[in-house]
Amino acid sequence: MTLTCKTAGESHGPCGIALIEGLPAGLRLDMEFINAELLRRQGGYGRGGRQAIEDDKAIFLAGVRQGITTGAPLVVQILNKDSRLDDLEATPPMHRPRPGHADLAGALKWLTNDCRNTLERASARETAARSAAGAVARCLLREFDIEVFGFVRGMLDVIAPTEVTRENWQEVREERDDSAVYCPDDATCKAIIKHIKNAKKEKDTVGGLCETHVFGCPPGLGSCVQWNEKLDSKLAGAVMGIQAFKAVEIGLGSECGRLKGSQVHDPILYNASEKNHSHFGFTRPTNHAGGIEGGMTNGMPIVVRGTMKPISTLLQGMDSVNLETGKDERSDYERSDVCALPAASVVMENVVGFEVAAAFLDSFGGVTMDLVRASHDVFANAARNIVSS
Ligand code: EPS
Repeated sequence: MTLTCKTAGESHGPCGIALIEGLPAGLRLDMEFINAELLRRQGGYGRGGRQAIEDDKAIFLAGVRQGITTGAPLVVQILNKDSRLDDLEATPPMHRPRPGHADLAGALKWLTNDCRNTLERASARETAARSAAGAVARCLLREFDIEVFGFVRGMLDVIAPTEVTRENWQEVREERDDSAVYCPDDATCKAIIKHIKNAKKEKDTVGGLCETHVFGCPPGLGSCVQWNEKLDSKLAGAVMGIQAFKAVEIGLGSECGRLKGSQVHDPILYNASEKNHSHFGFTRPTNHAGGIEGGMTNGMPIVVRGTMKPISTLLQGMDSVNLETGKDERSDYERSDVCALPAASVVMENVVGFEVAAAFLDSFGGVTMDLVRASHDVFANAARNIVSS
């Protein structure tokens, strides 16, 4: 069964929900890890007032017994403390759509001049449930020493020069965790904070770049057999599905179009003494492909970059139209964040983790963890010996 996730919930409804299907029975969930990811998602410099109210915790309503998956559909709930959807004074109708938000398109789609229903569901509050689902899926990946690591790469004119490798990523993670904006480079971090402060002063908002690396994937996850089974296609869909993301790149990404083949493709090396590694001895001196060739992992780390646009709720407003009167007016302002880029880097890390776990189970599916492990081990033993010497 394919690993899938659906979410439900409004930003100011009672809760957010993720329904996850396709997990094997017998997976121990690391609740501390899952809740730590939810806490990280709530943080990061640039957030507005909402996160001082919320205290996101994963509540498992189905599919888990004594911390271990049962093989049944899993439901995880995150309560909203700022729950006020039925209170018309607290969440009034909204008639002046914000450019960049779902407001206008949703009002037209559902044939109403009140944007409230649209904005409540379109809100990035939904990413709490999606992050919880990703963190659950990463509990499976960690059983196979597959680790996912995400951070903020930059914003506006600043890009962190940090190189992330198989060897140094845990140190880089410590630097990220010491940073108010989840960026491992100190100078970039300071510049980002300055940009966010300026944006706030100017009643404006800022977005930026997030990056996620996945270490320890066996080669062959994903597929070249159908376009929609390609892992890069799934990762792109998952990352573009995060609120406010406008671009996704794998490895060199759009840079590929400006270079020749000999500059883009990563030469293949084989070292039999490394055949017990997750790459089975096949390595590359460069990783321009971002760990994916032909829609499949190639043994190198997966590298995904995502671009988040500036948040579309601007304190200064923007030119818009009142949907009740048809008159030109400034767009509505709802309490919001000046920058949610650090939080978005956590969301991206977890949605990437979810897709990699789904691809892993597509390759090594089984209804129990023991069967998944057995399937993985049969594959690994064969892959280790593919070069006959
Ligand atoms: C959001 C608007 C703000 C953000 C929210 C996303 O919510 P509120 O209007 O309640 O202040 O805080 O993000 C979250 C609540 C969250 O948990 O990430 C929006 O319009 O997308």
